[in-house]
Amino acid sequence: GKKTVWNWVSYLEEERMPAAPLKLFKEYQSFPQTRNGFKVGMKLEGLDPGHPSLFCVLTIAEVQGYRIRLHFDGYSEYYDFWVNADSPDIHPVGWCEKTGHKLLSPKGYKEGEFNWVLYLKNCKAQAAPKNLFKTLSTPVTPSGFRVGMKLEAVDKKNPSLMCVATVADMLDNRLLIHFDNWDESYDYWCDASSPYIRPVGYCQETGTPLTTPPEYKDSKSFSWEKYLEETSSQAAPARAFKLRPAHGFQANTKLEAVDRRNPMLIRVATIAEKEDHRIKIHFDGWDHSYDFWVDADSPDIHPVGWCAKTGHTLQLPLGAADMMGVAGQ
Ligand code: MLY
Repeated sequence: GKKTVWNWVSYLEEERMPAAPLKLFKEYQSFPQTRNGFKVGMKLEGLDPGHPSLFCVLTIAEVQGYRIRLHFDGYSEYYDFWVNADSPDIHPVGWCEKTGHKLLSPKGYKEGEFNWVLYLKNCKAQAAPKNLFKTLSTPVTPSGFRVGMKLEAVDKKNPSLMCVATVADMLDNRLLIHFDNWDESYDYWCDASSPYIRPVGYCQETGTPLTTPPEYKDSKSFSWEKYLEETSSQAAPARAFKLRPAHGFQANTKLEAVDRRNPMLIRVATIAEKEDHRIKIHFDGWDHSYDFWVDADSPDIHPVGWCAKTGHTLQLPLGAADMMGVAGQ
């Protein structure tokens, strides 16, 4: 019988739309230079995407192409999540100890009781070899940011809010943004060029409302000068902020994108709309009600051909088989 052979070139012709140009993609979104060497069962340390200030004991549960599914040791599979093999959020065993970060033990282990050597022995498991992890290619340049410095930042879970925030941690060229007197679930990592962070005083200058820490009932009584003094902290210097230019992606160009509702899947997609720093992803053949915005620097968008090149299944547009006049899968 006939098989559906996906051909991006003829699909783009039929759709009369170009692929999003390769040069617009960041290195980590584009075609990888190395193979994904991770294997199911290997253990490592990584960021909890739900609590980005926490590093956890993780096991590789699945490998697909250049992506891996990570499982929190001792916890439900429900929390499993996918990352690319070159994710900056995963590290070899022992990394937390070396860099002075707290490692959350697997469920059932008391804090301080956990020991990697014994644990690996007990689990008869292998630590993921160091050489499989991405090492930073760009040199770490002094940024002017220091841990503890204050700034104004967008709460990405409530994107209409510009809030009082602190640099809670720094790793390589990245900053962990924490919202003062809120729990860590709102934290996120970004770099100095992020459009989500601004120097102290930005809101006042631009007439944007500033969301003050929760104990400031009347945000009008908030003064940065007083607050910095009360918290014995410094404002991050304005020169440290290096707002990146708008991305170059255009609407009505095609790409491959991770399905946010089922992140094991990568689908044929179209850029439906754009803003300076975000693009709206539409999945071909699906209703526009499923469209969603992603940051243009998201590791979950890829150029046309990425799945084929990396050995990942690509979810074809609904009805692709009919459109192409070939028998369905
Ligand atoms: N409606 C939410 C808003 C929380 C905002 C937290 N930001 C400022 C870190 C709530 O009250 O829970």
